[in-house]
Amino acid sequence: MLCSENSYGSQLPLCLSFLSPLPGECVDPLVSGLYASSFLASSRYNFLYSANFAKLYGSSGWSPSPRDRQPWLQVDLGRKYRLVAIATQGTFNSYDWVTKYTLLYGDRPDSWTPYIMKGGNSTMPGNWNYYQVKRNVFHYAFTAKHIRLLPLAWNTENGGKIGVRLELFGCSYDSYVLQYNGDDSVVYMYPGDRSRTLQDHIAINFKTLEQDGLLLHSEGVQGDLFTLELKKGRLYLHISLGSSTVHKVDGRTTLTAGNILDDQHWHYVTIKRYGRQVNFTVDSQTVTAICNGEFTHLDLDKQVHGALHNMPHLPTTPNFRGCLENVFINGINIIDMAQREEPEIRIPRKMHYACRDILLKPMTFAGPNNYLQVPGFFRRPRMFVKFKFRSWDYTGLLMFTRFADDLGALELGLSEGQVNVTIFQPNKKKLQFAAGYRLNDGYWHTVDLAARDNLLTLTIDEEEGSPLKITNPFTIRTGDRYFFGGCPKTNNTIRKCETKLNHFHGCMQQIYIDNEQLDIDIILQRQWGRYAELLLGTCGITDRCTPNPCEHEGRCIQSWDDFICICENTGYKGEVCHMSVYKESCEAYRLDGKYWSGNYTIDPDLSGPLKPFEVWCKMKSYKAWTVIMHDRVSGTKVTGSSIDQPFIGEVNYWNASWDSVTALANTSMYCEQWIDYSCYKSRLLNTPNLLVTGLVATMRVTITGVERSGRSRSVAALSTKPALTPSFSATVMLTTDSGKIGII
Ligand SMILES: [Ca+2]
Ligand SMILES: [Ca+2]
Repeated sequence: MLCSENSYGSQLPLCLSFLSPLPGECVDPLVSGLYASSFLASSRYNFLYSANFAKLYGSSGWSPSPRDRQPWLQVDLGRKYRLVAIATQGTFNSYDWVTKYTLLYGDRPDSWTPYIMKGGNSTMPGNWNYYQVKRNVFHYAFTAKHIRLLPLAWNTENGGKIGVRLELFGCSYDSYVLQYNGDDSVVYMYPGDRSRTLQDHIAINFKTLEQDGLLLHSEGVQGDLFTLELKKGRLYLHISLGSSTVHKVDGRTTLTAGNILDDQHWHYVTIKRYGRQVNFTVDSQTVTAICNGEFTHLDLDKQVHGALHNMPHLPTTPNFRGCLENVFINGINIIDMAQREEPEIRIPRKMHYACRDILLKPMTFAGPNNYLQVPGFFRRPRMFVKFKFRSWDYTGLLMFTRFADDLGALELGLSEGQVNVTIFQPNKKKLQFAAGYRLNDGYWHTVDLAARDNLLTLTIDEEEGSPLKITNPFTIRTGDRYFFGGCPKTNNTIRKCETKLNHFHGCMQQIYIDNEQLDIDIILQRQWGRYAELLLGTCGITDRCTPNPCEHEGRCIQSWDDFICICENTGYKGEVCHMSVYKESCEAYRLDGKYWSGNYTIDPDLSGPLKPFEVWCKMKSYKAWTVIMHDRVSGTKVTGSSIDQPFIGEVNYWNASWDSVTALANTSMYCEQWIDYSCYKSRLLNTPNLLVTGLVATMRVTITGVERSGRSRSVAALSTKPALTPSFSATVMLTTDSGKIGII
């Protein structure tokens, strides 16, 4: 156990009140009581439409200036809250209302996380008149001190404009935070040095920029194990309730959830276990499993959070770097205990009980016409461009710049998951080279380009050993502007942006031009560069393929706003590989006009989870037989079996699991299983009640089947096939859960 059963019992209410308040409990209105100074906006229409009028049921509403190209409304809640819902209205007695919007949230007003709806969309439905309240309940609760509403579409009929009144619902939230710098650890010693639990309830919030890191590890002398680690941006939970080398039990079970969690946003993890049943939740995704092995108690000695410690089964994952918040282990608030320096907690050195945010200020290219245009130094003989991007796009424009003195242009584009660099020169064939591999995998990648006359180097992901070097003849004189993510819709100047590539969708950050980093704050204040359909200060990339929406292990491929399923070789078709390619039985093939006998692939539960398998179809004019072969066709010699030690022969069907055979039996009108039983030198006595000297033979065959009419019935089939003389008919028991034939 992670803490003693007693302390679990006594502290359970605290634990639960944090994790899952009962419905109806966490719905306090949070905006109505705020002062005017808590409201902020990018602009206002006039003082009658100031941000502080944006309270639900208020006498006016907020409207931005009509010249504001990227309006937003922001609310400072004063402290951190757990948020469960938002309600919006248009401006009182007007034609001003917002029909679609995006909600950003965060701990501070310069680092945002977009709220993502079910299905991966960040566009939330708004209002359809000024007075009715549109309430959106969040499909997972999150925590925030600040929220920002970005209107995306609004009513334009009858002179309508943007108009917002809003309310947020939630409850107060105590935040206990610990910062890990990569060489920190917190060790919790169980009271009495041991812990034994039948059930556990664990909660951890984390925020990191790293793809890998150990969040929690605990193990016991009996081989019990509990590990939570981040690997390649996914969370893995390894749990073992006990392994035994004597009984060859490997109790280890691994669950995985989430993806691209290295995004410096808070992620909310809960683990609930009762016996072997485990529920593992990361944000809105829950994975459920039954632990391997036969044990039900978790027996642990001590637990480590975040970092290196001498324990035999500690994984090789790097130490966690980032922030942990509200670590609750069966009601015990670990961070609070650490802060109060309780004796059960061991900390090797002083730690910080605050999360120092690393502000990388990413930007999201989120629209069909998105672009960022920034100036550069003009007519320099050397060019340096460096940036990071993350995307699911197969193709898209990363960067375009036109050289001075009509010397041509340079384009960096994503193409088939590679970065293509193209140099256009007047009256010359264009030069094109590719670098990198599978860069559209959703992770951050670094592109570093340096060029001078006749030499260009392109380094992907800072792998210094393998830069792409181009030494063709060309001349570099830097242009005065750089375009990222796409070309502007209206650019009719001479030095315009020209590309055949699509607009890029994804995130970029740490953009350097001529070794100088772009300052997003200056761009935001519209003092530098131009942009459209860009979200500054947040990376709103979502993973639509986690959890996999494709059924039957279909492969999911995504773009910025959609996913497709590749159903090839799965035996299924359709949008999410739901529909079976194959028929459910031989009879279904016969009714479809397949009158010849042969090998057919069937899928008895059709779109259900059971895999299709190959069978022999014996087609008759009036019906079809589905024949499944098995591995006990040849005889097995059995001597010396008794009632106490019966011989058990297992029947394994070819290609098909017992579940598949059961499903086939359920769709069949009639099933039979032939068993030959031959007794050498035995007296043939076909009377069931009579004991035969030396041998008792009782075999029953029972296969439960469902008739086509839907009625359930049992079918008993007796084999009367003659074999070695003397032979007799017998009955065999086939049980649906084991597929074993017992012969006594
Ligand atoms: Ca155990
Ligand atoms: Ca199936």
